[in-house]
Amino acid sequence: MSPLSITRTLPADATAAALRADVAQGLSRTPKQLPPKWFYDARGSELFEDITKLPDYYPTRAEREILLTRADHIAAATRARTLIELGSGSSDKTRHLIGALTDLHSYLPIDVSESALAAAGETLLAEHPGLTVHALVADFQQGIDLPDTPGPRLLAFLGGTIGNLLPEERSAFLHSVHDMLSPGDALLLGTDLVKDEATLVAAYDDPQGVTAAFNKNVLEVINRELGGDFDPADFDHVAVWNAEREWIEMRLRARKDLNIKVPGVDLAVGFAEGEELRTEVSAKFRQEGVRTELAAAGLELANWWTDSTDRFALSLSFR
Ligand code: AVJ
Repeated sequence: MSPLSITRTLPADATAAALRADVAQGLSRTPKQLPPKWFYDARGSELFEDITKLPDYYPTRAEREILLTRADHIAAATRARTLIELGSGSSDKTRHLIGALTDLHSYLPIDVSESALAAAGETLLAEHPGLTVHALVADFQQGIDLPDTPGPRLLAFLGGTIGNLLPEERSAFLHSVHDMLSPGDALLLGTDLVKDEATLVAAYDDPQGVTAAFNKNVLEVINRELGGDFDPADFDHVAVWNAEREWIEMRLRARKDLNIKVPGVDLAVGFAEGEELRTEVSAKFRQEGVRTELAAAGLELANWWTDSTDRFALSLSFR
């Protein structure tokens, strides 16, 4: 096998069917909602990369700081020969880890965005010519068939993306992680932490408007894939802190009464002025909550590291 392969584990029409189902159901219910995974077409992935460079969006920098300072510890504790990364995107932070994992044989980046995977795979191979890279275009919520590569395995789920899952989805996800691992394998998990509301809201509502454009991109995806007639300018970007659930919600709020057609799912849907469509939940965590959720899935927390400002945590747990 060539050192870089890209495999679609889902047929392309499964992704299209999932989008249709999510749009048909999510726009028909009250309140309206869509899962955040549909942000990430090529344009959305690019906008997310821009978000990570915004002054107010601290999670990426905080997590990179932790990875840089702890990579050697992670390498020594796991001795991983296979690194699996879910939601790998540009694999940018992962390269610190790859550099530290001296026995690494295979890197398995997994993402819904094929464009991000291809670019990241090429760059990593140029830097680590001995590495085998099996990129998988897959939805980690659907369950993934992994290629047979040597253990021990380290599964990395960075960026705080676990916060984009709802509590029931999170539990199902952690159980499926447990099932993907063997005893002695490890999970490296990035979680954004509960903090003051102003810092959190600023991270999801930047004055440059990049997050607003990212949020509205889901409407462009629906227009392109399903023939929708959304005008993104008819919506305002909204980011609110839900103190009870301890999560940020991104929403799109209709600026006036609207009648939207989405022919790809045979849908006509009305928005009243001010009506909101929830497009993302981004949960924030505390150490005890993470420990408890991991333990419920059969994973034992071994290390908990935070950045120098205590905004973000990286945890290492073992099956
Ligand atoms: C994909 C989890 C890293 O929830 O912070 C960034 C996505 N949404 N700005 C997050 C996101 C709005 C992001 N993660």
